[in-house]
Amino acid sequence: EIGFFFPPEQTLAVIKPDTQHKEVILDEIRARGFTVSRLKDTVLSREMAEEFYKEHRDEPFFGQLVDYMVRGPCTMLVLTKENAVDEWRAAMGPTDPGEARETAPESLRARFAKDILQNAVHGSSNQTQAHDKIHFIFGDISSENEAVSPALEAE
Ligand code: RTP
Ligand code: MG
Repeated sequence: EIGFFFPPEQTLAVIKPDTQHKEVILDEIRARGFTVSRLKDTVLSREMAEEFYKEHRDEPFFGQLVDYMVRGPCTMLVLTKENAVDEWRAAMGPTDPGEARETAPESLRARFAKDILQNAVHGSSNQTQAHDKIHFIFGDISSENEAVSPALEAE
């Protein structure tokens, strides 16, 4: 039998401001086999939002993107799973919900995104970015056996 082994991996996921059905999305994340290792609700400052999406600073939509990201609380998540970065990108679906509904109707953006800007969820695009963004949002969480954050236990 030929199989593939993926070591456990972490990615940063964000449920973006004003997203409806956050609890449904969290249930779905767990149903898809991700462990929610960290969870916190954060209202980003403009400065943090600009840093978070700095790779898009020259895009025409950058101002709107920052306005959107600071408009209310983001739910910040560290998700752990084999191949988590790619699996979470797949679970989200394409950036544009119109495309998502065509090509990935079960995806979160197909079901919960309003439009290409207000598209419900974020996910790191590679392991380096995941590492950097987890550190940016949560600080150093490299110590083992901290699968559940105080915020989660308090829920
Ligand atoms: P994300 O980084 O949030 O996971 O999204 P993504 O990789 O699928 O898409 P990306 O190209 O990185 O764009 C970041 C976010 O910018 C907003 N956007 N607006 N108006 C537009 O044409 C447009 N294009 C992108 C979206 O909120 C997108 O998720
Ligand atoms: Mg991106």
